[in-house]
Amino acid sequence: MNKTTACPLDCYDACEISYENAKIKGLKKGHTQGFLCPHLNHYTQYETIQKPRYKGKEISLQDALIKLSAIIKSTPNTEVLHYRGSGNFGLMQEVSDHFFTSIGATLTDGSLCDGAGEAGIIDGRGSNINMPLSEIEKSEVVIIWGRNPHTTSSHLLPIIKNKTIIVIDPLKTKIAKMADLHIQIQPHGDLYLAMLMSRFVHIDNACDIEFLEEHAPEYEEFYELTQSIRIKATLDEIGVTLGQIGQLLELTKDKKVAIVCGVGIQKYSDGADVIRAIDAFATMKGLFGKEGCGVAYLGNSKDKISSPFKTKAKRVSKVNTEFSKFRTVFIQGANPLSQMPDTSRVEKSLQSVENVIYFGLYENETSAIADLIIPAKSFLHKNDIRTSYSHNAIINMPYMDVSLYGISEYDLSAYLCKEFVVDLESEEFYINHFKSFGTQKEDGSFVVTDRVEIPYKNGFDTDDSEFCFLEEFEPLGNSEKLFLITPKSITSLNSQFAREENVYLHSKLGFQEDEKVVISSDNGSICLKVKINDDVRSDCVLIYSGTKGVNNLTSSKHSLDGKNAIYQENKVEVSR
Ligand SMILES: Nc1nc2c(c(=O)[nH]1)N[C@H]1C(S)=C(S)[C@@H](COP(=O)(O)OP(=O)(O)OC[C@H]3O[C@@H](n4cnc5c(=O)[nH]c(N)nc54)[C@H](O)[C@@H]3O)O[C@H]1N2
Ligand SMILES: Nc1nc2c(c(=O)[nH]1)N[C@H]1C(S)=C(S)[C@@H](COP(=O)(O)OP(=O)(O)OC[C@H]3O[C@@H](n4cnc5c(=O)[nH]c(N)nc54)[C@H](O)[C@@H]3O)O[C@H]1N2
Ligand code: SF4
Ligand SMILES: [Mo]
Repeated sequence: MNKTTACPLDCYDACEISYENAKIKGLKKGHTQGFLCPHLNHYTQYETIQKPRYKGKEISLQDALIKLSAIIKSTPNTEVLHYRGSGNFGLMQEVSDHFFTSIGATLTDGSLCDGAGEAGIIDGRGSNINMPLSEIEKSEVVIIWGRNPHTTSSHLLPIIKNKTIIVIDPLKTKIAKMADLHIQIQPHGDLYLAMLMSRFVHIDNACDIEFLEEHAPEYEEFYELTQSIRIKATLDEIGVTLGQIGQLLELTKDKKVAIVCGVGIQKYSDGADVIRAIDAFATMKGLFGKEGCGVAYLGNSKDKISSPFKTKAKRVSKVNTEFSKFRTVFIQGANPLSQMPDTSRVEKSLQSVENVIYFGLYENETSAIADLIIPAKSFLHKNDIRTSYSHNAIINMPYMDVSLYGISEYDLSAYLCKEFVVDLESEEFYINHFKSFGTQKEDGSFVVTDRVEIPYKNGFDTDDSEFCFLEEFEPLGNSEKLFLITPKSITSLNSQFAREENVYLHSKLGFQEDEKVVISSDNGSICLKVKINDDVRSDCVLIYSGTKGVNNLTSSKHSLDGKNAIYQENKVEVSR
């Protein structure tokens, strides 16, 4: 029996694990370093769906597949939607795209996660090549910019232990409390802070002129743009002091600096510009193409890997999918009724769909309204392989153990392909296809071939190889209402596992511990129990992602660039 595999979850770390005697443990070697987070430590305790159901009645797996095939056959192909989320990050999840593409169904594009930031990175650098963990390890100073590593990327912590740490976050997170400098910025203030940082680097004569002349010759025009920001008024508004900017520049002077960004900073309409402004600061300091320097974000986990599946389909956005335009909606590895923005819109839109099919591991808001429910097999019970968006490993995920329940994505797709006479290779063929993108290192582990350790060593990937600076930006907005922030919870992975139930508020707002309050936005409202927490800014309302009902408050508008959801751009009020 196989003994090692990888955690399948949508997480920066992509941990390698061992599985023996039905016990999951973190692999000692490599970046996992023998420890796992609560999700995997308690993974086998979470109850999965075991029996398929149709219209509330339990049926056999065979009957569920027959029903599935009959539903799809009775629907015109143009009225079938395949909506796939990121509940499992294995590369074989995509095999169902192959089937649905082949029959002419519609798939999705856009992003609930990182799309705006990625667009901004591509606008500036010409590509999104991530700074891997192995390079962050070589830095001297780490700026954690809107990332919460104790919750979302804990394997970063041992790597940055003895470094100078600067945190830019509206929350006093655990890493903020340990940092040499914490700038507790107002949400959505980052673009202005980054621009002002660039301006002061220039004023201090601390720009890397040699680098700029060669790779970003338009830096003087960008400096001029930064001069359009009113310093005092802006800093007062975003809650940052001149002293803090001075300290940040002092701590980073002549040092190897890694800027480690999260996704919270870009879930705004101008999210692309936010990350691009941070990239511009890194460029002014000449942080690209050098060992131990750079900007880490959520990279493209499929960089340098081509898909063996047919995926060229008609697509609709994941952010505001109009489900009601389809007669049959097949939902895989996702919980749109909780995780998409504007829940009441999603609810209404799904209500008029004749056949909602849910293919997943757990019961949730979406399984509760589905007509046909097909349980998936967990990663321990199927063959897969995965890559990561924060490091370059490619990790085999072979079948570990028997399970009497559920079906794998491959087996379900193979059944449908046979029914609809669609060509499909063997499971082994596809796994080997993905494996062929790996190269073995001396320590026996595999990395994706041709991925670089130090991105942009030979210049940027834009047409003229030069960094493309922002030329305009959205003005700073203000409003009397409170900012809603919805970062990740330590006990859940989005809506999987133990979900949060409270709203976290600063004591200054005058509410009592455990009292029930109504939080409302232009979109809707939600009633939650208060937890007083002075780590939250007093102009913010903190509700963790995965909390039931949080997306009643969010709008399904897109970011201006990158087709991303803008969860953070929703002002709210709290009342008794
Ligand atoms: N435990 C756990 N781990 C997870 C997940 C989970 O649900 N739970 N989800 C996974 C997924 S899908 C993703 S995409 C990643 C995301 O992981 P992260 O990138 O860490 O994202 P978030 O937790 O959304 O936000 C990180 C920090 O950004 C701050 N922030 C919010 N708005 C702003 C802002 O405007 N400016 C600044 N400077 N900071 C801001 C928040 O306060 C928070 O501390 O985590 C993955 N890992
Ligand atoms: N308000 C707010 N909303 C957010 C966010 C936010 O920051 N704020 N974050 C957004 C982000 S970053 C993301 S990535 C999305 C995530 O949103 P989703 O992709 O919808 O993720 P989950 O809520 O984790 O739901 C995943 C489902 O996948 C199923 N699943 C797990 N493993 C498997 C498997 O092996 N096979 C199959 N078939 N199914 C499986 C489980 O049943 C689980 O319910 O949420 C977004 N929603
Ligand atoms: S830290 Fe991330 S990759 Fe590692 S076990 Fe937890 S969820 Fe999985
Ligand atoms: Mo995400």
